[in-house]
Amino acid sequence: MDDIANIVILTGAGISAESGLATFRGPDGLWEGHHVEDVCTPEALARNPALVHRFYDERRAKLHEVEPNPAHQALAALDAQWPGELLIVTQNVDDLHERAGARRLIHMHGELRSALCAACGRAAPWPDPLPPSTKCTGCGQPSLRPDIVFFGEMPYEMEAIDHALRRADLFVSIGTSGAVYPAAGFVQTARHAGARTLELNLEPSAGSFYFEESRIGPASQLVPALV
Ligand code: BJW
Repeated sequence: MDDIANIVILTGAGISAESGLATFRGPDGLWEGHHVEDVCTPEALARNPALVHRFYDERRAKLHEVEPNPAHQALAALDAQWPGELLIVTQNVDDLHERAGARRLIHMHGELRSALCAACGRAAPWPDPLPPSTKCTGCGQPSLRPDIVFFGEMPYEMEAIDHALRRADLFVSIGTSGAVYPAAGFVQTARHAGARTLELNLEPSAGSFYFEESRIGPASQLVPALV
């Protein structure tokens, strides 16, 4: 590790699985009961806002029942202590990384606890519970939606992520299936920039062969062991 100064860590649903949050594509996956096109696209929101709001309301409510696990805690400790550049990029919309204490964190797919005004673009904490009006406190329009990156929408902070990937000496991917782009392509960007690449997952992901090393097992054990 002596030659490593800059680290980028990508996390997916697998890191929160042992906290009790469902992953997307497993046998008990979140979409078992929902077709993705029914809940995770701008078209679905326009067509059936009640369904989309219910899907995210249920997941937001679930946040009250779960806690960060040893994997979130180990990354937060690394963030606090690492003297070089470090960026945790999470695809997760839960708040378990920040509740564990992580600070250098980007939520590239949005946040359950944030509301986005579709009229003025203002993001604000989700009014909990949501008042029936769904009015934006900025522009007053009844246009609040979950601040979630749906399919076909641009993930957040891509410029900052790309910058960090191009400077990385080590890229670690934790608990993601590698099924969704652009996150699935980060390993290639980091490799081209000369970073070492490591995957930690319960099973080999779709992009396993891009990584120099894969460690198979639960995140709650593999991440503290790595840190
Ligand atoms: C454990 C574990 C334990 C379990 N320990 N591990 C054709 C080809 C290529 C791309 C496209 C294409 N057609 C369309 C696209 C683009 C599209 C895309 O990728 N589609 C694919 C389906 C092919 N992407 C987009 O539209 C994105 N935007 C975009 O591309 O904009 C244009 C652009 C252009 C240029 C540059 C940049 C951008 C937006 C994607 C938005 C994704 N949104 C979702 C839902 C919203 C959030 C939410 O509701 O929560 O985000 S989809 C869903 O998948 C969610 C996740 O963040 C994301 C990734 O899932 P994740 O985290 O990997 O979970 P799982 O369940 O898949 O995997 C869990 C893993 O954990 C498994 O491997 C388990 O083994 C493991 N695991 N327990 C360790 N205890």
